[in-house]
Amino acid sequence: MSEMQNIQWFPGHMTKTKRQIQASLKLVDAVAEILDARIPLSSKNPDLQKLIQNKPKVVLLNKCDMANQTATSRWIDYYASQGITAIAVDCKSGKGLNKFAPAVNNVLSERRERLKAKGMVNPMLRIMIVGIPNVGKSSFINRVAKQNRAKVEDRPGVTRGNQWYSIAKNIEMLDTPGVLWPKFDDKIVGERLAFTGAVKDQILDTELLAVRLLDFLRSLKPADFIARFKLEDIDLDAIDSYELLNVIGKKRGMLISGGEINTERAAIMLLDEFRSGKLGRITLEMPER
Ligand SMILES: Nc1nc2c(ncn2[C@@H]2O[C@H](COP(=O)(O)OP(=O)(O)O)[C@@H](O)[C@H]2O)c(=O)[nH]1
Ligand SMILES: [Mg+2]
Repeated sequence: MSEMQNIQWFPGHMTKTKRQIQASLKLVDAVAEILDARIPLSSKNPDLQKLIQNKPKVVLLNKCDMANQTATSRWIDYYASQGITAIAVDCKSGKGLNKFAPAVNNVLSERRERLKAKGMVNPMLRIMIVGIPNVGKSSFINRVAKQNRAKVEDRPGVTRGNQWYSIAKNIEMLDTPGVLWPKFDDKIVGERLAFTGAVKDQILDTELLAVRLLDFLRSLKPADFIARFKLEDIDLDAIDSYELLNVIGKKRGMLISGGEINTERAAIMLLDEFRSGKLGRITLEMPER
């Protein structure tokens, strides 16, 4: 569990965070926005574009090991159609990280050309990581740092205290990510962040959350989910999600005295198994066509 899981955003905190990010943005030429590949919409910060303005951006669809591969490809195509470079990464195994430096090079090529035209030969260009809590910023930075040369220490002209990692020839990455808030005033967004474990479930009723997750699972019908709970004989369109939670609890023998099903325990188990990827690779949000 990340310490960031406990972040509570309040107006003063958001203002402070915004100021810190604006200060860091002055030091970089591009931004890498980390999203959760399972919920690319809900894991976005609603104000990022306003903050970074015209700075080139790379989108990292992280935790792609837990997302549906076809869905991730569709997201990458969707971003490409918007003129945005997106890559799928998995900080658990390191998969996809080799595409990071080329993607950064790609989005910075115009800027490099402009500087070259001004007579600057091979200038050092810099990038920073931003994202909401728990999306994998620290995991990404640690991975990339390990795979690349040692940290570049403070340099003249760069604010004291900033550390940089060399990620390619003439490209450095700031070691401290910008932590941004999700669109937390949207109930649907909050729910999806809770499904993935990005926000604490104490703020939401566990059984209700499990039932809402089952709404998705019932319509998506992932094979691993059906096999795991032996639901082959159940017509998922004929029952509601609360009934399905009961079915799952029963299949797992989660009974309380009197033979009643312990739906609370079933809910906790379902959410745990979804979060740990045991129900299969499931994407909950698709690009609009
Ligand atoms: N399965 C999987 N888990 C990941 C991946 N990246 C990060 N995590 C996990 O997600 C949680 C939050 O990651 P962390 O790097 O602390 O997020 P941060 O708050 O954005 O810095 C941790 O438990 C990580 O192990 C990934 O690509 N795949
Ligand atoms: Mg972190």
